[in-house]
Amino acid sequence: VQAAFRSNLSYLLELIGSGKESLIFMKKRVRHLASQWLLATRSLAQKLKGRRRDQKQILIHIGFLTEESGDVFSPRVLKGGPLGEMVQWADILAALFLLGHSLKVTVSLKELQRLTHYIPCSAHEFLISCASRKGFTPALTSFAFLSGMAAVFHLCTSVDVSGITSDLHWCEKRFQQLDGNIIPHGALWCRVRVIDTFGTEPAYNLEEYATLHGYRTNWGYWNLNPKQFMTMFPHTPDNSFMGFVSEELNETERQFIKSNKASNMAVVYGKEASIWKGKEKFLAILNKYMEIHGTVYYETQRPPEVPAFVKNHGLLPQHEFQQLLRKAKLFIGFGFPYEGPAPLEAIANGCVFLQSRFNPPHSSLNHEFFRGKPTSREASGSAVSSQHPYVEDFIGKPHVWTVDYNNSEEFEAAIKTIMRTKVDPYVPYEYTCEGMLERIHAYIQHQDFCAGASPPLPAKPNGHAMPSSPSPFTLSPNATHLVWSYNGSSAPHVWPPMSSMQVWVSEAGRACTETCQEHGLVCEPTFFEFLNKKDVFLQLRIACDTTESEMSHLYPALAENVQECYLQKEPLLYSCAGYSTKYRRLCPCRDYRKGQVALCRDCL
Ligand code: U2F
Repeated sequence: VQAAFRSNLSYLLELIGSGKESLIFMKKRVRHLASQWLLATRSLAQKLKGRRRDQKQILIHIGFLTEESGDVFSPRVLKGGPLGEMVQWADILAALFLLGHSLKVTVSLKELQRLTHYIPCSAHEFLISCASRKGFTPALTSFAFLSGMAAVFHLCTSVDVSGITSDLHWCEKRFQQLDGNIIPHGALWCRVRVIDTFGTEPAYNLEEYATLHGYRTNWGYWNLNPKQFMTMFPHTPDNSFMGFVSEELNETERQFIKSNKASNMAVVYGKEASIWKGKEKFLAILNKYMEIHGTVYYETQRPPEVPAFVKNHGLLPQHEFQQLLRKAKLFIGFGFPYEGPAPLEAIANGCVFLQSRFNPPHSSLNHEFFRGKPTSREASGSAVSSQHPYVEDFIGKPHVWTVDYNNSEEFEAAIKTIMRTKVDPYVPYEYTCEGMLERIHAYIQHQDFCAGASPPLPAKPNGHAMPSSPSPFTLSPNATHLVWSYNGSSAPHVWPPMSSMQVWVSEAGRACTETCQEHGLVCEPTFFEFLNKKDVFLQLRIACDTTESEMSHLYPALAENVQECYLQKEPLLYSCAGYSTKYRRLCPCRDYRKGQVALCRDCL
C-alpha cells in the first residue's frame, strides 16, 4: 500500500489518548505546531513528488510513560521535571502520522499485550517502546521499539504471555520468546527501533563483548544493529539521529522580534531550582548588565537558590516560555540539563545562547549523569565538551557562545559583546518540521535491518585472516584516502549509497567520528563491511606483516609500529566511536547534506 501524506492532525490527537499530564503536554505541542507541520508536509510532498512510499503499520509503545514502568515523568511535567523526552515523542508521532503511516499508540503494557494478541498482525508492523530496566534512573527511560510484525503474524495469538509480570524486561522476554524460539534469529529484532536519548555505542551493545570488556551497564547489551537506536542529537553516528523540531518563525514574527528584543534581558536555562545552586557568582556578574528572568518551578515560595533580583515566572506552559524567549537577548546555561531542546528554541527565537565549556569534557568516566549509560561519549568527535555540544559545533557564533566560566573576565566580556551583537532567529534545517519529516521518510523507506539480518558471522578461529573479495576502491590522486570506484556490474545495494563513501585512516588515538569530521565528512558505520578487507590495507599502501581477524570495537585497524593489521570479526562491533592510542583505524566516511547530517547527498 502506498502512503498518502495527511493534511489534518485531529485523528492523531485522538490516538495519543489522555489522562496523564505527559500526554496532555504532548497533545498541546502537536496542536500548537499543527500549522507548521502541515506546511512542511506539503512542501516535502512537492519535493518527493511521484516517489513511491510504502505505508507501514506501526505500533508505538511509549514505554517510559507506562504505569508498569513506574512512570516517573508524568507527575513531574508541571513541576519542572524533564520535558525533552515528551517533546521528542510528540514530534515523532506527528511526523510518522503526517507521512501517512498507520499508527497504534499505547502507553500501557496491558494495552500492548492486548494489541499484540488481537490486532491482525499480518497487516501490521510494530513500534514499541520498552521503558527502563528496573532500578535505573528515570531520566533515561525513553526507549522505544519499532518493529514490523508481518512475519510473526501467526504467532501473535499463540504465544503465552500469561507469565509476564510488570517487570520491565517484559519486552525483551517477549521478543526473545518470539524471536529465539519460533522464528529465525534476526527476523523480528531487525524491525525494532529504540528511541534512545543519549545513544548506545557498539561496545556496550553486544552483550558478550560488553560483559567481557567492562562495558556492561544498566542499559545496552541489546545486540541490535546500533543504527536501530535513535538519538535526540546527531552526536553518535553509530546510531541513527531521530531528533525533534524547533518552531520556525514566519517573516512577520521575525520582524516583530527584531523590533521588540530587549538587549538587556536574559533568561536562565533551568526549570528546576537545583540547577541554580552555587551559581550566585555568575548571576551577580550577569545582574550588573542585564535583567534576569527565570522559569523555575515553585510551590508557594521563591526557591532559595533563585536570588531576589531574578524575575521568576514559575514554570511556564511551553508556548509562553517561547514567547518569553522572543523578548530576551540572552539565554544562559549553567551546565545542566545536558543536550535539551531549550537552547535550540532560544536560538530559533533570536536569542544568543551562552554556555560553559567543559574542560575536560564530561563523559561516563568522570560524570555521574553519564555513568551507567551505554555510551562513553569519550571520543572527541562526540564528546560532551559543553552543556550542549550540538549547538556549539553545528551552530556556533554569533548564536552560540561557549566560554570558560572559571574565567570571570571571559564570562563578563562575553555578556558585554552579546548585548551589542545583532542575531537573527535561526533553526538548522534538520530541526525544522520539514527536515524531520524528510529524515524519517528516508529512514522508513531505506533503512532495512532485516535485509542483511545478520545471523552473527560464522565463528572463525582467532588469528585467521578473513577471505577477501576484491576491494571496491581506488586510491585518491594525492594518496590520502580511498574513494569508491566499483566497476563491477552490480554495485552492492546499500543505503546510504556507496557513492557517498570515502575511506580515511585515523591518527593513532583518534576515533572515526573525529577523523571523518576532520575531512568535512561524517562516519557511516554501514560502510564498515566494505573496508573490512585485507585488500583495503594494500590499496592504502599499508604494509601488514600479519593480518588477524578478531572481535574488537576498534577494528579494522592497524598497529603501525609493529605492522600488524586487524580485521573485524563481529559486524555488530563496527564502531565509529572506538579509539585507542595503540591503533590507527580504518574509517568509513560519507558526505552529508548541509543542515541534514543524517542524509548523504544522494540519500533521498
Ligand atoms: C533535557 O530535558 P529537559 O526537559 O530538562 O530539557 P529542556 O531543554 O529544559 O526543555 C524541554 C522543554 O521544556 C520547555 C521548553 C523545552 O521544549 O520549551 N519548557 C517549558 O515548557 N516551560 C518552561 O518554563 C521552560 C521550558 C533532555 F531533553 C532530556 O533528554 C534529558 O533527560 C534531560 C537531562 O539532561 O535534559
